[in-house]
Amino acid sequence: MTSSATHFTHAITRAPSASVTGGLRAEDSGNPDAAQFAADHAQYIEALRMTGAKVHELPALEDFPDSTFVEDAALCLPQGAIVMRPGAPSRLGEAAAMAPTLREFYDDVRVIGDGFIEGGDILVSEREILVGLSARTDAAGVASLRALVADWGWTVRELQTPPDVLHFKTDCGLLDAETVLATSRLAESGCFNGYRVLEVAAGEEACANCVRFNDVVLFPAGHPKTAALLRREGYRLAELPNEQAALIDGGMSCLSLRFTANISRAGQ
Ligand code: CIR
Repeated sequence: MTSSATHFTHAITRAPSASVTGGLRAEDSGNPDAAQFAADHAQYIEALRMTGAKVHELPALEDFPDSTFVEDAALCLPQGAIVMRPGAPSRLGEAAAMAPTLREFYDDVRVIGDGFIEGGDILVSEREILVGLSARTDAAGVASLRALVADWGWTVRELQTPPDVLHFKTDCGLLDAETVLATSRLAESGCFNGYRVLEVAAGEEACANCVRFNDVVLFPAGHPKTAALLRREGYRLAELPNEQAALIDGGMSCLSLRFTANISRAGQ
């Protein structure tokens, strides 16, 4: 079944910069390889196109090593877009850089004014917006988002990203209007009560961050038990390499903004 939370016409991506090798990370397991990162990114874009998405590709921003993770800079909703306020100081400027592109697609673009909030901490379902407080997202940022989306009819539910986890969506992804894939540590918090929850296999926590785009789930390769579970449940997967992005704590959702463009601008 199609849903406004999983079915879109467009995606925005940004090419990884050569400086991506210096991307932020919680633990250092070595720098990503810029050329391999770019090859993986191209494969990701191709997978988006295979779902039917029109992909708007932005050029690399060398001054912002993490700027290929466009999800953190904005939130795209059916009614309009919100420019985020990233809590990582080195990423704050990415949001302003994204704003002109959002204005190409949306008449109504609003800007977070207070606090900090990154798109990776936000899960949008059909009925609500869930936001996890984290080292990057604070209560003032959530309050600012709540005020900005209230007249669009959205309820914002404030939750807690698990300790030592970068973003709320590091640990979950929406599979369809009613179903969330989550790590057990997040599922056990009860934050998805009212949804159907599928838990990732033990040891495969890194695949919770997946993206449903139209009829396909973009899924990081190398998580066979969870992949088999999702296939048994009837989901179609595009398994994509994620080793390079994982070195700097990135995953499937971070690499795109997903939305349905206003019909009159849909040619863009
Ligand atoms: C960061 O630490 O900000 C980047 N290295 C990774 C951002 C991943 N973004 C996301 O999960 N939405």
